[in-house]
Amino acid sequence: MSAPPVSPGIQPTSYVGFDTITSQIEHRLIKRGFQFNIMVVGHSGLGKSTLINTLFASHLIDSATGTDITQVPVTKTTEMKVSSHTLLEDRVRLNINVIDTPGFGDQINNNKVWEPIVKYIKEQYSQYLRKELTAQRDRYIRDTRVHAVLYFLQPNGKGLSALDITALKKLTEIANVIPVIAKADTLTLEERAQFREIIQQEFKKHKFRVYPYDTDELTEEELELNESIRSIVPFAVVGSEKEIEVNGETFRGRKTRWGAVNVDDINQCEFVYLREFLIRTHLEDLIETTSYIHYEGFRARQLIALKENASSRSSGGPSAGGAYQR
Ligand SMILES: Nc1nc2c(ncn2[C@@H]2O[C@H](COP(=O)(O)OP(=O)(O)OP(=O)(O)O)[C@@H](O)[C@H]2O)c(=O)[nH]1
Ligand SMILES: [Mg+2]
Repeated sequence: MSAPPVSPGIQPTSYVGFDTITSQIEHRLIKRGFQFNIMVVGHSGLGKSTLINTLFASHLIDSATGTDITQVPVTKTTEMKVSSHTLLEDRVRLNINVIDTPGFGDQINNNKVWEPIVKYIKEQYSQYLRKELTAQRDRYIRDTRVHAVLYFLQPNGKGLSALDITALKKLTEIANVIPVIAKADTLTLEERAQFREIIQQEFKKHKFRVYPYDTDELTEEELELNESIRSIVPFAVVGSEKEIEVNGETFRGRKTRWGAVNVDDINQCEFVYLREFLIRTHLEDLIETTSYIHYEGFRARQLIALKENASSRSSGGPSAGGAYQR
């Protein structure tokens, strides 16, 4: 289907004032605030909890407990935990839900460790759909859908584990997945580059659909930005919650046997690129893609299942049951 030709537009003879619509929309959006939900997933002990704290550090106060999370040392994550945070910058309020998950590899049977994670993501779609389908739906549905999944890869220099492959396959089908090389300070710069190459090849081989996605609507510039991001994915990151002091200079970083790593220095790790990409360039797109691609796919499948269910019941056939389950 081709788009209708764009008319040159009629210039009103006197000022009508509809150019204020952009500020009206802005005003409404600012009043409502923005919601961003991010999840961390991967093998155990890779620094998932630490990186989340590093990502939003210095601003983050856990709104549930009122504690400054940067003052509490990270411990092993044993269950899925959602924490909510509010960041305020200028007039803009950003509510962030961080979904921390237990690492893979601790259970006796690791075959299906990704299952509760996939279930959680689908449950949020399902809840949203239910709210949308009620007769008197709210004007504004609270969004708990997961907008970004940071997937942590072991810095082993070899490649994906069997568990990674299955989990990534499942997750890339239902959400925006952003892979990162964890604990990149344990690899030299050459090792990081080689490892990235291996991972990119494996992603191609398995045909994983990794965020960001290109669409027809993007401008030349946006397509170029996406291309440059894809060339450095997975981001090689280092997390740290502590400030360290080296030669009289304090910074957030880690002391290693070879020296110190400053997490905010782009020459030492790609943490800053990841943060820029998540917050400064793609925040809106992550939210929109979740809604228009992932949720839309889920919604279509559910509605088809509901319809089939209804028609098989009315024709006296066996009930398919299971809508909302898939
Ligand atoms: N070398 C190095 N160590 C890190 C890094 N990030 C975290 N660590 C350390 O790794 C250990 C585990 O960190 P966590 O943040 O608890 O890791 P996790 O992935 O949340 O672990 P689980 O919840 O058990 O899955 C801690 O001792 C951290 O200090 C990193 O970038 N480099
Ligand atoms: Mg953890």
